[in-house]
Amino acid sequence: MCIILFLTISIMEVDTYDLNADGRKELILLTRNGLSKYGKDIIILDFENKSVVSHDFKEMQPWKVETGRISDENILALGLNMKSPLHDEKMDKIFMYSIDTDYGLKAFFRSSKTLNPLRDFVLYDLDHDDTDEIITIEELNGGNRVINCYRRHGFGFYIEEQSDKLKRAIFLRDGRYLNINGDNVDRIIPIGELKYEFKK
Ligand SMILES: [Ca+2]
Ligand SMILES: [Ca+2]
Repeated sequence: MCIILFLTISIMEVDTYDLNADGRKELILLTRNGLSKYGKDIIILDFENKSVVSHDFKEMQPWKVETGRISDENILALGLNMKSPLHDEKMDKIFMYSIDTDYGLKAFFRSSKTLNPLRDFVLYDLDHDDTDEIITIEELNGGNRVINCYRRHGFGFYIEEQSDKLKRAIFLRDGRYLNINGDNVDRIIPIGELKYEFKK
C-alpha cells in the first residue's frame, strides 16, 4: 500500500510594518507546513518594489511574529523555540532583528530566556516614549500567569513592571487587548490600560 502525504504551506502569522523605514509598509508572513506547531519561513513582501525575500527559520521553530520600534530601530521580533548556548533545553525565547534596505536580518537582541517560561509576547509602547516595551505573558509554577513589562537598558532588557498573579492572561485581537482574570473575574482591557494592572 502506498501512502502519499501532501504537505501544504499555510500562513501562521501575518503582520504589516515599515521594516526598512522607507515610508512604505511591507507584508510579513510566517509560513508553516500544514498545521505544524512551529513555522518555517519568514517572508517579506515589498509590493512597491515587487520583491519577495524569504528567510528560513525552520531550525529555530518560530511561533510568533511581532514588529515595532526600539531605540530608533525598526524591529522584527520573533518567538522561537530553541536551545541557547547557556540553556540546553529547548524553550520559547524572543529574538529581535533589525532590517537592512534589502530586507536582510541583523541580530539586534537575542534573549537567553524570560524570568518565567514564556507563553506569549507583544511589542507595545506603554509609556508613549516612542520606543516599544516587550510585554510578556509568562507561566508561574502551578499554571498561574503573570504579565511582565521589559524595557531596554544598555545591552539588555529588564523587567520594570509586573502584574499580580493571574489565573488567566491571553492577548486578543492582534495583541491590542488582553483577557485577564483578576479576583476571579474575567476582564478584557485594551493593552494601553495595562499600566494600571501593574504593582506600584
Ligand atoms: Ca518599507
Ligand atoms: Ca515605551
